[in-house]
Amino acid sequence: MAVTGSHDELAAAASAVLERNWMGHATRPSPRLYPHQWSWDSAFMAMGQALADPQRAQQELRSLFAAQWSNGLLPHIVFSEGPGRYFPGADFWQSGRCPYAPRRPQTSGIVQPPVHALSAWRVFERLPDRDLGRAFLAELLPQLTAWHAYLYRERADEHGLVEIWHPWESGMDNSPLWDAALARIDPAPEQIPSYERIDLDYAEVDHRPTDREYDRYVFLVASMRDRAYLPDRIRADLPFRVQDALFNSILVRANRDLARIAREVGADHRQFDDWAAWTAGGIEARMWSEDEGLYLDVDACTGERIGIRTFAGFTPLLAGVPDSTRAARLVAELDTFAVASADGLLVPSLGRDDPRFEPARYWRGPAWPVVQWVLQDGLDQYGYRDHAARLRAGLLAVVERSGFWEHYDPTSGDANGGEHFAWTAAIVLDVLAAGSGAARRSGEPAPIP
Ligand code: 2M8
Repeated sequence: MAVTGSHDELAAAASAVLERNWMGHATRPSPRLYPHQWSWDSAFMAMGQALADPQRAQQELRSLFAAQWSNGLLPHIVFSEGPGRYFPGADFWQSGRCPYAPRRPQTSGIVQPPVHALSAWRVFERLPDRDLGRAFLAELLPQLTAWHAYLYRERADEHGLVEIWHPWESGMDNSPLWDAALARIDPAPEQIPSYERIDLDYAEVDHRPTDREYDRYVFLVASMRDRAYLPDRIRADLPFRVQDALFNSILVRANRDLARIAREVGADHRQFDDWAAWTAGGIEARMWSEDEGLYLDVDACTGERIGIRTFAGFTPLLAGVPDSTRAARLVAELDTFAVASADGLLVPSLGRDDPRFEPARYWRGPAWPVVQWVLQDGLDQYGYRDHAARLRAGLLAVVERSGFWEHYDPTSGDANGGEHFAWTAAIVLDVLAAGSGAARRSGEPAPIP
């Protein structure tokens, strides 16, 4: 579906995609490919939904946090009862093996990037009634606090960097960032549970991860399931542990927004300021690469940095982590990393000069709306307003041309992956509001060092 005409029409089409994916309590990412609630998708959906339907925006986040585990883990999938097919489903995850998991709803046993405090703050900014908005923030504050406390208690190292235990936790599932770590995992065939890939019924095989990658995804889930999803047992010997720049940058920004939330409701904000400063310091000390001019992930199993240039290397901008000198270097690198056209800028998920670059295969090259969003927000904060505007324009151009898809070929603008994609629609709504100035209605920009 192409969307042509004014931004009003684009906003109406985006709202229709959110409506189509509304399940009555939350929004699924896509009607066929992803028929349940996903954690970071929902956080973005709430931001966009707040412009169209503030009640639903709040319900979206409430539904997600209703599935939070008693140890604070916020699951990456909350399974719905509907007829949708997805692998791995609730019967594979068996979250009930963990004493911390709720009986209902059933969930996965891993997490996704902690974008939820950003979302709660943005929803609050958009709620018409300030007092009701404050009550909403006060309701979420303990849940958000428990979520961040889980990450720091179970996942942080001495530098304040938290680690992910599965490529799916990064949100960038088949990024080449994980190739070396996954290559070290070599399960015997009998260690890989038998499974059927349902994703290939709903998306092109060339747009998805390979079977070899899926074998390792499934093996890692089974390994965590065998450990009853108990964090200390997982951390003791899981062969996949990575400190990711995107995940940690989002966490810094989320702590800053959590501090704002606490101040808004008159609660103590110092813990969130401390967490933000700790992790920001870790990103600077451990991830910055002077040679590459961007930030690199760290393989926590080996202590080595992962020398692959992905969009994640620019994302500390979102959190106000780099000083102005490093920010300028990042922007100079971004100028060659991004694809420029008359329409604007599209940021590939992997550098185009990397031999593994594939412009239509998921997180190995395509441009993603969420990536455009994260980077335009960071660039705006640092005063690179023209770059930020060109990122927004690049996104709006491909959506206007092709409609609301999962990802886009950064070299041709062609749309790929899942269709009627809800976070694409929500991000478009947010970006349109940012363009009109509504996004910054009441929030001051984050402090830049
Ligand atoms: C993709 O991940 C799921 C697993 O979580 C999948 O491929 O089945 C990723 O793009 C992830 O970032 C996203 O949240 C999810 C739903 O849109 O799909």
